[in-house]
Amino acid sequence: MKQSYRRDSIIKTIFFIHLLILVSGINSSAQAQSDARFQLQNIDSRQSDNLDGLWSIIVDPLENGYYNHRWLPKEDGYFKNKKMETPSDLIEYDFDTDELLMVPGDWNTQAEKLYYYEGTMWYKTEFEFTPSEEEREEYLHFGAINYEALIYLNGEKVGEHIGGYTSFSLNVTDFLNEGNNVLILKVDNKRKREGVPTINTDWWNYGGITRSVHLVSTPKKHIYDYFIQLDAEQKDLMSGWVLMKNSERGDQVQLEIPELEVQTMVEVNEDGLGAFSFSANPDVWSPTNPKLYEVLLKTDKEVISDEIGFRTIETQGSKILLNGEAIFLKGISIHEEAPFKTGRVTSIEEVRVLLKWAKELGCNFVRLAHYPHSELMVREAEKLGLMVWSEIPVYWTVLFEHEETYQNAENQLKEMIARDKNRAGVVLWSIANETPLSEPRLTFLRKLAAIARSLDQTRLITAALDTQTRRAGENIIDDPLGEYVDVIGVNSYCGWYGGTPRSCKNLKWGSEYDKPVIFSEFGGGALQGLHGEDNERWTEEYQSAVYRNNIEMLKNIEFLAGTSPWILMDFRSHRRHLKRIQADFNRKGLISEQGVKKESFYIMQEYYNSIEY
Ligand code: GCB
Repeated sequence: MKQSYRRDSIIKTIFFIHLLILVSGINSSAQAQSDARFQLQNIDSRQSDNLDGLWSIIVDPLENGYYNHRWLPKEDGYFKNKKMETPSDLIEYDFDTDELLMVPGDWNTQAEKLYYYEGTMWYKTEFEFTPSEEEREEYLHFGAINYEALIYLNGEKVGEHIGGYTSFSLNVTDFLNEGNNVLILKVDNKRKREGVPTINTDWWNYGGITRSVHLVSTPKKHIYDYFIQLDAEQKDLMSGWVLMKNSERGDQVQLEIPELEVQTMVEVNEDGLGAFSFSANPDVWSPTNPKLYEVLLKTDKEVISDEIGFRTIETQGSKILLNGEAIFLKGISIHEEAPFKTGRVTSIEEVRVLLKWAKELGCNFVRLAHYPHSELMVREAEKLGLMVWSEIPVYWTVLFEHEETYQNAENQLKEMIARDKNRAGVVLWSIANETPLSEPRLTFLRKLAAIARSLDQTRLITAALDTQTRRAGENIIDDPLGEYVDVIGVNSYCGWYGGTPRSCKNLKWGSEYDKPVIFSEFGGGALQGLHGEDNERWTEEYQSAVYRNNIEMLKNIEFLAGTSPWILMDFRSHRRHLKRIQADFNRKGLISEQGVKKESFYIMQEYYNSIEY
């Protein structure tokens, strides 16, 4: 089968309507580049220089490097990297004699004095650049910077970004010098009431350049982004699109999946976008068969190679169907915090430790809470056969009435989807966690759900809800947001924030929606190694009682489609002050931050091993 087109005109029409929605508002491919719906895809397969390593820093709580004494932005702020030229010069900063921090990495765990630091930090690195003979485009790509970043190259501002957990890239072709280049960032992790997340969270506000930085080089005319998945409706149809930059109408990209003998030409329009669909019958991705195919996108100037899996995910009443068959999501919630060293995850080894614990627990699913985790994490989960719930930090009480907050959340949602849309492992986009009922909140989240759907029809939309109504002895899931999501997440802490552990097993649940429900959080805290009676808080016995009784409760819920208890490993939180137990850690982990399993780990493991599908 060299070229297996199915010219089913109805499907093609539907697909082109989707594409039209996608491209609406894009008038040129220059605009598409700065549009959060698209990302410079798959950095690892491109020619790039890794700029990680030790960067010079200046800690600047008063933002002296940015504002003058009248609080007006300076023209010669620290981004100019000025140096004394004569002995009488007055320059009150010098990156080169200041301290160093490792990139990627949070600053809080790299120096004791930065443990609680929230504010502005200046970062500087230098690198060499040699232009090539042919014309090329150069991008700076940032995996994540928490929270707000201004980026300067050779003294000129080249971009800015808000949002601590999503990747972005900037075209810097016109700002690079031949030879030495100076890259300076102003990074600010001050929490803001109108931010996403807002001031109040239950995790550490790790600041800094927390994921890798690359200088990526592409041909002048290049493939910028692409999307390929099994069609949500037609299971033997692969469809998607390619976005080129600096292209002309009629330019072509060759798409190949060698193992499936697929080889097809995609032609782009004047905006650089080209849609395709063809029939194919792949061996589908699933937890028991996490099959990925080599997918190649070729032009005469470049070859992008990716590993992509194909599957379908849908709901049928209260069931979740993976590739048409009901599956129970045996999950665990995870924060992106590194075992042993504590602090943000920065290496593939740390990712593997976390995900292998999840596998050992018996999981086929991970809830990556409460913000998009690194691409490393998502790709590795997919390889290990773990389905992924990916979430934006619309958490607790963000300002739902505030337009700027909405735009920020929408942007983070688009960036999350843009980066991971080709990962078959990702099955759920979560738009919020534990948000309080109100009209503005419903409007805000309904809009986000609609955006997620318009960008991606190959995944389910969810949100973790924590408001139910007690009626006739049952907890009824009746949050009006239930209407707008495909899968309802329920966070409920019976035996910890309410009731005794023993009261949980008889707790009954009902739902106003004929939809799958995932218990996206339940659990309780224990200090690993602390033992006592099962009514003594913080002991492993108490935590075990919470788990045992909650599991009994879960077994009685007919519409239950999965669980992801809170949480795999103890994690740092600004809300946890009980020194002798917590010492800044939320202790609800099944494993301590030093990697020691608590008794409840084995209780949950036994439950998962008893579930067959
Ligand atoms: C929750 C939140 C989670 C917290 C957890 C807790 O409901 O969703 O972010 O860490 O409870 O431990 O209180």
